[in-house]
Amino acid sequence: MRTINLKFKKFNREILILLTAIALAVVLATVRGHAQSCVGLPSFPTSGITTTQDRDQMMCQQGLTFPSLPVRSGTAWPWNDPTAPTNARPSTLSSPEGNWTDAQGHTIVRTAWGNWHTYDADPIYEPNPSQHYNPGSTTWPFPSLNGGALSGVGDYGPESSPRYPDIDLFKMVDGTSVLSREDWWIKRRPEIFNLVQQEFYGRKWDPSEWPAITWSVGSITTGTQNGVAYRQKTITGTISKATYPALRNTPVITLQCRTPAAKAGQKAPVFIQNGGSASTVFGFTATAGFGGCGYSNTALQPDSGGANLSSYIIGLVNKGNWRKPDDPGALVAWAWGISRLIDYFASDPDIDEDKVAVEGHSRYGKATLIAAAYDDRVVAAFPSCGGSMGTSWARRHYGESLSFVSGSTSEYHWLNGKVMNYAGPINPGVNIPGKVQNLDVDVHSVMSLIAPRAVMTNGGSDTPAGNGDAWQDPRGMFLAGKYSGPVWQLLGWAGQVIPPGTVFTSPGSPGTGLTAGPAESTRGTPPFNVAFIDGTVGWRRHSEGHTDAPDWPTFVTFASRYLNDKRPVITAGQNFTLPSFPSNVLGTAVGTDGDAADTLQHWQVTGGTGAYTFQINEVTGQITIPDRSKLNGSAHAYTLTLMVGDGKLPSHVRDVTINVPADTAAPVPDLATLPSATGECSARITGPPPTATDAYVGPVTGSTTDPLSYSTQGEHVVTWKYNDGHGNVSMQTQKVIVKDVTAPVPDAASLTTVTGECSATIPSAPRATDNCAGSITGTTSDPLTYTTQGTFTVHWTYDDCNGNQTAQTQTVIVHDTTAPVPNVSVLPTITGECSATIPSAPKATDNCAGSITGTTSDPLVYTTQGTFAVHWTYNDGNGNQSTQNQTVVVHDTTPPTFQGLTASPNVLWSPNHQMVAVSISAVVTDACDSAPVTRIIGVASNEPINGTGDGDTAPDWEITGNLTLNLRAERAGNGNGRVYTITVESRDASGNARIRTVTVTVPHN
Ligand SMILES: [Ca+2]
Ligand SMILES: [Ca+2]
Ligand SMILES: [Ca+2]
Ligand SMILES: [Ca+2]
Repeated sequence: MRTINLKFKKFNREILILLTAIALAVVLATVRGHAQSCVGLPSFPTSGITTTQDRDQMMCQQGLTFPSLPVRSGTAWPWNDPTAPTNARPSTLSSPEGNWTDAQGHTIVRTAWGNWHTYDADPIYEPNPSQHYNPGSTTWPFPSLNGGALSGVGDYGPESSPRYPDIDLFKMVDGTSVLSREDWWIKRRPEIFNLVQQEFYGRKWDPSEWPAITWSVGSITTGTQNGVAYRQKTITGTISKATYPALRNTPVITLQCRTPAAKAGQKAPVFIQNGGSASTVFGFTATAGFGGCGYSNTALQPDSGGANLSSYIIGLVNKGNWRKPDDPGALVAWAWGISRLIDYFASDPDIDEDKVAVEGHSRYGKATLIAAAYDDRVVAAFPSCGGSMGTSWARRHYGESLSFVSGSTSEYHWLNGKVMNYAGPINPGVNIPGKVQNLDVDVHSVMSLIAPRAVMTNGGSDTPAGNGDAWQDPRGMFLAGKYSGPVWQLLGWAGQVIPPGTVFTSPGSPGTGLTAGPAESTRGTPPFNVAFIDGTVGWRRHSEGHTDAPDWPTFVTFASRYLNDKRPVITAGQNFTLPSFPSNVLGTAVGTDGDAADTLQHWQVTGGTGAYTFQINEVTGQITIPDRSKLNGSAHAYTLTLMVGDGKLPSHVRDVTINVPADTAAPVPDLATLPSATGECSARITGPPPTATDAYVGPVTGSTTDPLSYSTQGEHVVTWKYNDGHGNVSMQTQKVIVKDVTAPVPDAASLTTVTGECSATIPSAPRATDNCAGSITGTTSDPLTYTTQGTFTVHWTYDDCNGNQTAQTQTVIVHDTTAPVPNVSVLPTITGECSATIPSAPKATDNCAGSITGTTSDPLVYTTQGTFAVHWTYNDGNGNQSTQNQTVVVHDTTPPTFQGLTASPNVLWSPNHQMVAVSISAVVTDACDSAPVTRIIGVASNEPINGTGDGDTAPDWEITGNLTLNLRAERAGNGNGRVYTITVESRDASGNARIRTVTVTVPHN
């Protein structure tokens, strides 16, 4: 309570200063608000520098200016300031530049950065505008209904809507996610810590900047408190000014401690209270067996700005200069003092430097938070009611704000200067959003730096109304634990544990009665006066106002769990050696714990050169190397910084050594022989590359610059290389065999027989199809044309040129089936009288043989009369013959020819009537008949046989032979003589007869 009163006293003092300035300004410019001045500030601060000057100098360094704000005047909203909350008025109507209030009695401020703050956000109490402040009235028209000034506006914090973008503790600024504890320890936590230093509190001094400290312990007094005998001593750290002798004020670290007398000479856990006294703290810790210490932090660095910020410890480190924007403020300076005390405790026989709990309330709650965040030796922290820039949510419009703190001459010194860049609205004259939206961190970020150590937050109520704890934002302080808790969970500890079904508080009732309270926005906090300390992030909300006292017993109980724990210890000097692959186990880290009931758990890697290369099983402590590719092959001694828990405290981190011998062996192929890749027309190596195993890096995948695919016949060799990445390369070959063993397949199962009568020619070569060569034309050494009769076989060969041949035969048949055709359809008949001769053989024409002469076995010459048939045959020599007959006729038609025909005697003389023998002589020739028959065929007389004068004797002739006859020698006396005409016929054998006559006369005288 003392702290809050002090704070508000200072706050009001600032307002009075402001009023004085405003009173002057109003005369000059009605719209001019407060503005800092960069004029006249010395280059080196002096003892006369005021808080305003120092704050302004920090703003000037950064080019920051407060906005010109309208003066607030009038009797009704908007009071000459359009951003003024509707349901608000000056607490003192005649002093509109002072604090304002609302129907709930809340404190309302407009910060120098131009935005308004109060502590109320729940929309359900937002009254009708007509029920807002009654102009000129000092009463509120409907006090039972009127909400706070910012009711309905929204708080913009977590879980509200609208709200500022969430800051994910598990997402790096560059967007990558935190996936492991290593990521947290090695990447994200340092990033957060850096941002916390940069954006909020200032950098952690480097040990090189520390002044020398001389420790001394005052005389020990004794007493009894709460029935516990104690020993009290004061520890003083005298700080050397040697690095800056001109320092105006010498800082000193002073700690007054009471430790249980029964534990004299034993190192006892202690609670340190920022700004408190040993008696206060021991009053809470005595019966629990712990020491209690009060830390006079303001002797190290006063709780004020101005000239003090260039003096004391901050001034000493800065050698009297102005702070730079990233230099720490008082909170970090105070925390630094606690860290140095812990340094000292190592040599104090009564205090266990390993069991330090820190507490502080209000602004010292902020300091406590930072002490734990900046120094991991703080085992348990209780930043009580830390409020704005402490444990409440910065990016939530509720109660005291970053803008207020960073601009207030009574508070700016807590923080660094850079935080001013996040003050005020983003858009001038528009209250929300504020520049806090641009922050990369919030209070959960600060809290997360404590994980997995114990931290407890708390909050109170607005008791008394308007001056209670609402200004510190209890729900925001609850949310700090809620939203940082997942970091504990990541590391293996329980974060904030609020059992399911826990009924949260409702917003306070409106009005000014005893039950009234600020609306904390929806969802409130866990219920009042219940300790939620099952997790490692504790929470308790008390029903009282701005005080830490009600929660101290809970904190002691909470912290006891950790202070009484014998911390797990990782055994020193552990060495591991990388085994040959495939073993990935290097060994098991071991540790000890002095508590019989405790088991080591949550082994984790927090750093070391071997982080991300080696990992540790969180349960067993077994160290493995999941991926040897991260090794570089040279001999290495890695460190692996380990932490282990026992369910309560984390161990101190300790490095183990991991020896990795140099990689000198080449990978050994996994297969002694790589299977050949085969194919007939082409072949390729398919599938994943071959692998080898390296004793160092494990699996190695082969690589090659050779083609994997081949389409030419033959055996190709692919050379694989296995490179362990460390200069050791082995090689292995793999064959790719392209061998065509498939012969061409004829396109036709059987080839068409080619035929012809006289000749046959295969018109075109047959084809085949080959698996590789495609269409192939057959070849043969056989003739393609045949002109002789017969059946021939042509032997075709299909050759794929890859050594495969297919044979196929084709039959060619030359077969003359056509007989010769006689040239003339009917042969001429050959005739002759005595003989006939066929002058020449007839001819025929053959389709193959051409002109063919007929042959016959018959005679060609005929000499005998008759008709003869000559049978001609035409033979084409191919088994075909035709026949034709020819007629030969020998037919004598010429009668014999008389060459001479005489009768002898041809005169009969004496006509004596006697018969006279006459012979006929005939010379006859006949062409054919050599002996034609010649004979007398008649005799005639030119006189009658018995006529006058002849004697009348008959017959006058007698034919006695063919050529003989008797003729009567007689004649008619009165005639001239008788003439016998003898007709002689000569007849040849063919019956041809010729008749000639010959006469024999019987002359008349
Ligand atoms: Ca233990
Ligand atoms: Ca190797
Ligand atoms: Ca083939
Ligand atoms: Ca023929």
